[in-house]
Amino acid sequence: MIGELIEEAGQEYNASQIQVLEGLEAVRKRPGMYIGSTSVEGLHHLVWEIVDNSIDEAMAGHASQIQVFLEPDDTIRVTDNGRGIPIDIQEKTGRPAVETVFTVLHAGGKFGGGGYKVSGGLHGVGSSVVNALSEFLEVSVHKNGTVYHQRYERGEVMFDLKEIGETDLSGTEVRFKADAEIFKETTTYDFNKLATRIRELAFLNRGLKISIQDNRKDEPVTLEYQYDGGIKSYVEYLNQTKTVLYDEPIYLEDEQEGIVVEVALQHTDGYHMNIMSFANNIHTYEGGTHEFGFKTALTRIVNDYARKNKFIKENEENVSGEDVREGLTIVLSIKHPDPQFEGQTKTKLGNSEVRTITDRLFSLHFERFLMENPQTSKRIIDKALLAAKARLAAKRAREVTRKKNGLEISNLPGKLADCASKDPKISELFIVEGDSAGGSAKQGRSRFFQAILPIRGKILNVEKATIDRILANEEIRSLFTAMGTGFGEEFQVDKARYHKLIIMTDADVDGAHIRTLLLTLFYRYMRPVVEAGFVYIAQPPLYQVKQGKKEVYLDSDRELNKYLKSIPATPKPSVQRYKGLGEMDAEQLWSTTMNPENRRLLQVTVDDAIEADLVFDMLMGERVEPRRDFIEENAQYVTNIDV
Ligand code: TTJ
Repeated sequence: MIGELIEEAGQEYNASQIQVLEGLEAVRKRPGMYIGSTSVEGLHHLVWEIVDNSIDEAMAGHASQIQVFLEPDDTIRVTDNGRGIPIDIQEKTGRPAVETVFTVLHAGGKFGGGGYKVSGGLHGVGSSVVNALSEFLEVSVHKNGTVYHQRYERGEVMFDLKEIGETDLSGTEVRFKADAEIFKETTTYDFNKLATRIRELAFLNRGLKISIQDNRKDEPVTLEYQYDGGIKSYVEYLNQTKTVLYDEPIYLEDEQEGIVVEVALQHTDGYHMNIMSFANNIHTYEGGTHEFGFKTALTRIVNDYARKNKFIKENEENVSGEDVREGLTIVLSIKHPDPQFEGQTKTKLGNSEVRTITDRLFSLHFERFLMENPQTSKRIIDKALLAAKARLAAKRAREVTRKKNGLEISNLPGKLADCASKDPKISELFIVEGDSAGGSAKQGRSRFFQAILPIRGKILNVEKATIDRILANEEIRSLFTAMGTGFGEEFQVDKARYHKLIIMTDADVDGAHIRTLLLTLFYRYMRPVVEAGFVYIAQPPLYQVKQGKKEVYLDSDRELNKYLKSIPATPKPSVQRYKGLGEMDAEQLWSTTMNPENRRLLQVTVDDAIEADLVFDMLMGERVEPRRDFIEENAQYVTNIDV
């Protein structure tokens, strides 16, 4: 592939070199074209672009360990113990292959063909894009007993590849620092966000040891993941707070025509389905042929088995796909030599042959599993039959009443302080916890584009409630009415009256609780709004430091201490710690948390919402055991949640 690309770039070394520079210049001119955006999302994209190469090497069976380090100045360092990027001089360019990898646009890491690659999907724009967008990038290759090294700055080669030492190891190390000239918003990485994806990669690549270490604090934090159970462990992890219907997830792995299919699933006593599907480690949020093939097979096999064993009589109807999937947690992962991604966010698998292959392989194994495990089979069928019964009863009830749900905009809730603007693109809805903070927010806001909806007390936990109860809940009704999207089957994201839905809660346990409840609600009942990127979390500061007339707001103990050290001792600064939004007056709330000029909003992704769902169960659920484990494992995230 490298060869082909270099051919395109021109036969002559000089000519190709000119094109190379033009290529990387284009990346710096329009970075969004290559990495989506230069916001915090784009910044993190750089990391995955590099890590994906090591993952590819691991998937090819040549690397077993990957380490990611976050250094104090937000430099990223990634190492693996693979074969090392080739360093030999290529005929066509006269340059070492490794140099080409980092300086030629679209030259992926694929030498010598074969293997599954993450690249080509969501990521896969190539390491050269990361190089172009980095203040500097350094690569060290351990290979043939020698350490080879090269450095680039903003994509430009600083010196020829050189030998800098001897080594017994083999592998690749890349260090880079995102260019602040490009990433104007921020160059600070979110440890949590990186760790979540790294853990996911560990689940998806059975046996791979992958770690992340944050060296930005005085005390480094390291998380290391390795799951010998692979996605089976993932299902166990997702179900750890739930009541499961049988002990072990059902797991299969098989291969056909070079396509590897892996499925793990386990039923819980809950009402929701939770499917996470992946193709070459990319989370296919929009589903696609693998998901479709799996779902069809699951429904068919369950019905066939149920009929054969007289759980469903001849005159009775089949159970539906939704019935079979009720309470089911599924992780589906396929690996394909040439995955095609489609859909709005390029997260829908398109390869048509995958549908039949997934269907066939899953059917084969699942049918055998049901026959060999009659007790588990009975539980699965009973669950589906019960779901079918409930579904039919609910349908009859709907037909009888047929009443409107009353969520029309004409019924806008009295508590809502709406904005003047009717343009959803610029309109914002703040969901504010508590009446006093709601009052300050109403006073402090910019009336033109900011609406305020105060929420009182705990909102209903939608995980544990029926649709009827959800629709009867005052706070939830206000929210859906204000949004204007309708509910359930009638939900329409294009009707959203605001394109920013901002959760503003206190930085304490109750605030975290309400935030997770809201995220769970959005995840379950407003998912398109989350997918559209409309949901945000406001970040009120934790401290205010006053010195004379000067007021400064800070977010953490670390920042506070750093700041206090940096200012003169007199006049004596006064430090206020905000326990809640209610302690801020309207002006403070506006200037620290609501004013677009200096507020910081966290955009919520579907992954965040899934995680919230899990964390929520963990912290608030009935089972104590997982809660303790969770808090121990995640102590560094939950410092301000004193459960
Ligand atoms: C490709 O096939 C021949 C032997 O080397 C294979 C390869 O390129 N392996 C490889 C690349 N392992 N690790 C990388 C890699 C690691 C990082 C951190 C960054 C990049 C761009 C590549």
